[in-house]
Amino acid sequence: VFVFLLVITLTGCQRGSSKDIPDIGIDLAVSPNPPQVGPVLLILTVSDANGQPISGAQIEVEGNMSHAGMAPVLGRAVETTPGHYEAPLEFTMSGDWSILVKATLPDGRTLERPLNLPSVTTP
Ligand SMILES: [Cu+2]
Repeated sequence: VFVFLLVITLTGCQRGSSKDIPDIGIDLAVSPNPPQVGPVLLILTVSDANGQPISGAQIEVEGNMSHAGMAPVLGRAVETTPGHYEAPLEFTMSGDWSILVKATLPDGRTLERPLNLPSVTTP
């Protein structure tokens, strides 16, 4: 009976629309700031529920705009110091962007977190 319930629980998680893990802190900074069309660097700070940096995560970022007809822009982050990750990305249009952070934590859990990045300007 216990195994049966466990399977049900796991299936329920994967079917959910949100893949986020709210306990995990992800802060986004961008260089240059304010962000501009062209190549930028996203700086992500990842921490656990106690505020401790999470080292060893695998992180990809996907930039999207709210309107239809644009291809997403993709980047892969590298860890620079424990808990700090930098991902290059190239904005192709000015306006409001959303950054989808896709992370695999060192314990194997995965999460997806949308972060708003408004007001990307033309240089
Ligand atoms: Cu656009």
